[in-house]
Amino acid sequence: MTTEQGKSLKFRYLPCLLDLDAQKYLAAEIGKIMLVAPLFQPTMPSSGKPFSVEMTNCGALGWVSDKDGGYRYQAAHPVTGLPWPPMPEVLIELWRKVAQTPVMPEACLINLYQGAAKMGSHQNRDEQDFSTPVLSVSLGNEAVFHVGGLNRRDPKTRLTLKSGDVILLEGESRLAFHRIDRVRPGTSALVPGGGRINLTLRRVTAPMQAAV
Ligand code: MD3
Repeated sequence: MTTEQGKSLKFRYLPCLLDLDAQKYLAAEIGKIMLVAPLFQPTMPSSGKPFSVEMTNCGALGWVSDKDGGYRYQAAHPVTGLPWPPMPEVLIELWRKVAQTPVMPEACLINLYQGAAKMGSHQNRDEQDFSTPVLSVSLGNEAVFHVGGLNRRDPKTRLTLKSGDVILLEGESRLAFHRIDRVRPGTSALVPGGGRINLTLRRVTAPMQAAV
């Protein structure tokens, strides 16, 4: 993919990286997290309009949004006030294998898409660090994903994300506009009650720079 400036927006797409057993194990770990850190419905800054996607997090920091505070990361669940549960070891292992950086992720945002839930076009830019990649894992029903460039109006490429697919957003693609327009019901039995879960592992704070 190329922008007007001709910079390529390459991301690493690893279809079916997780086999069915790995998907089941990970889905069960996420189910346990949801018992401690229940799903919440984020709302848009200023308008207060609720997202159609329900969310929770694991890791030291979690992404939240509401009318008063806007988009941000915080160490506590917005409803329970408790710290987020730790990231499951399997996710840390996946990060080590795929991200290939000594920098560790601090947040894992868990998005649950049920029914007509979708996510509008946006960039992930609430972090202090854009140099570390973002790792995305899809579980459950398939979704139609659109990814463009660094400008909202750049043309988008369409991709169907399936259960077990992993994407690494590195370099220029780290700040690409993207959206999920629809989830295809009945395309996977992995998520209880149907639906789709997407995990994104993110570095939030600036990693330490070595003195030279
Ligand atoms: C960016 N999540 O959490 S996966 C988000 O499926 C988000 O729930 C979507 O958008 C979801 O912010 C998409 C993340 C993703 C995947 C591929 C990309 C973001 C990307 C490729 C380029 C740029």
